[in-house]
Amino acid sequence: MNTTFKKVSIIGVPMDLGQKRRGVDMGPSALRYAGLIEEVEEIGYEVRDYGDLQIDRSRVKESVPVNLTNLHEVIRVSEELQKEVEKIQEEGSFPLLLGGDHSMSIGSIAGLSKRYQNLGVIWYDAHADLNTADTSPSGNIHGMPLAVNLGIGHPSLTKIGGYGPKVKPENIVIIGARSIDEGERALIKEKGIKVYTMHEIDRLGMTKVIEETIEYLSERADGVHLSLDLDGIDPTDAPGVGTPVIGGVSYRESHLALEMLAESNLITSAEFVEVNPILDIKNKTGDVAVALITSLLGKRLL
Ligand code: 4U7
Ligand code: MN
Ligand code: MN
Ligand code: MN
Repeated sequence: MNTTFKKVSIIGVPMDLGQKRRGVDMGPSALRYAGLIEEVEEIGYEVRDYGDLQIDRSRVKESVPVNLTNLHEVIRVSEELQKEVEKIQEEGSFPLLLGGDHSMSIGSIAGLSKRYQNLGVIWYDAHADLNTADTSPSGNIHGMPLAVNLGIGHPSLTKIGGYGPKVKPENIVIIGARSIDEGERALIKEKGIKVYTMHEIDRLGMTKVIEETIEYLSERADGVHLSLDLDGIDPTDAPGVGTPVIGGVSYRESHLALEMLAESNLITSAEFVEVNPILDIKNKTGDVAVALITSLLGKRLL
């Protein structure tokens, strides 16, 4: 992360309406239970934990446009998260957001990109999250946030915060992708989005992938948000996720990636999403997430 930050401010987003499996709403608790606050304080930061946003599950029966499950509550939470993120930035704190499903990135990035006109985004994920209601095989909004942030999708989502697009296609780097839908593939090609699939990670190694990512984003971005979906990591190391995909990045490689990002001084905010404790084994995924967060925040062995 950027070493000018002395404070870290945390918000939990127990959002599970962007997909259909239960349990991902407990992600923020799992990370706190794994010792997140204490570990971040140990590195030397002043930590402010603002607790969790409220999710209103009574709204799941409201009718929505086709293939946009729970749209209205996703919009409401996005708007709230956007405002919270803006407040954290005004405090001069590093925003650290805990998910919750990945639909929360609509709100987090809506807040962040108001401050950074050239926000860079690292999307560490097994998926590209570039679907729209027209291309989504599931209708789940957690598969759409990156498209929404590019200004592509339902206007009620792309216009959150009263503006859009939030991110330029050339400011995005996707790392770890291995499950890409037809419409997503077309969008990647059309927009020229930089993607390191598992194939490139295997060929180049994580060191080269992160070196290139740092060089690429430092040339164009005025701030960089890390959006880390725990399903980017292989399910043997991170089993507690709703949409696991075999053949992912190992814990060690991810650890290295985040240490290198810490050294780069580039990262200005981060979110760790899709932790599902119900599907986990003894909070292993929560522990992995906390270890990765502390690497990103500069924890070193010696
Ligand atoms: B996650 C999927 F079809 N692409 O859109 C979809 F494979 O935030 C999965 O990355 C999306 O976990 C996964 O439903 C969203 C599917
Ligand atoms: Mn994913
Ligand atoms: Mn995702
Ligand atoms: Mn997932």
